[in-house]
Amino acid sequence: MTATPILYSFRRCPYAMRARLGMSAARQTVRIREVVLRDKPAEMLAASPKGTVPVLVLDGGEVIDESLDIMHWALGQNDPEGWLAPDAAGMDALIQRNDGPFKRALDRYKYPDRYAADGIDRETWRAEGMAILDDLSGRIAGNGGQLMGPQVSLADMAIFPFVRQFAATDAGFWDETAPAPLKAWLSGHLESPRFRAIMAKYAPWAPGVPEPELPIGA
Ligand SMILES: N[C@@H](CCC(=O)N[C@@H](CS)C(=O)NCC(=O)O)C(=O)O
Repeated sequence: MTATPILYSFRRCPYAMRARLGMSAARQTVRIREVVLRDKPAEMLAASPKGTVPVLVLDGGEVIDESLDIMHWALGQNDPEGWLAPDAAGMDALIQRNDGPFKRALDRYKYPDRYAADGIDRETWRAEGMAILDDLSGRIAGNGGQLMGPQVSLADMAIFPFVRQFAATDAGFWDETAPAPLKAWLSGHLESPRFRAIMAKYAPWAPGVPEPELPIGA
């Protein structure tokens, strides 16, 4: 019998969210080990010394420690909803822009004190982020509801956890300013049963602590 893979995860991390969403779509059961980032388990660091979540440890010891690689691994096993069906290069370009320039703007908008030495004000970073989000919104409106077409894809699921963080940074600004197609797209994902399921709260893992299984009904 093969052991169920282990996923080191942190509930509020957008990279870990995308990994859990991928597991849910692939109907791939994993044992969740909830991590406290300031006190990472030695077992996780032994598997992946770079010390970021998510980390997937497969039966047999293979380690995958980049969130996108974890999504691709899961969907490579099973992709019943066709998340990999749209143009791969087009999805990759959107995800790379998200993980690069958008994440950079998001961090500086969200944590201005950490980047005060850069001398660039928060509104500038917010505008940088919004320019990318306006482009996403145009795609959503033009494609029938999701980034690559009417159906949910890898790109939507890899990106919306980051848009969630941007929206929550200043909810008043978001409500007044965000374009309607983007708002509807984000709300649809946040209110989905899948997102609720992958946001279940777990006690931090330590040896001997139970490892809850995901997905608990996709
Ligand atoms: N490129 C990595 C980035 C993962 C990442 O940066 N995760 C953050 C949490 S959201 C982390 O673990 N940071 C290490 C720390 O805060 O100690 C991936 O896609 O998996």
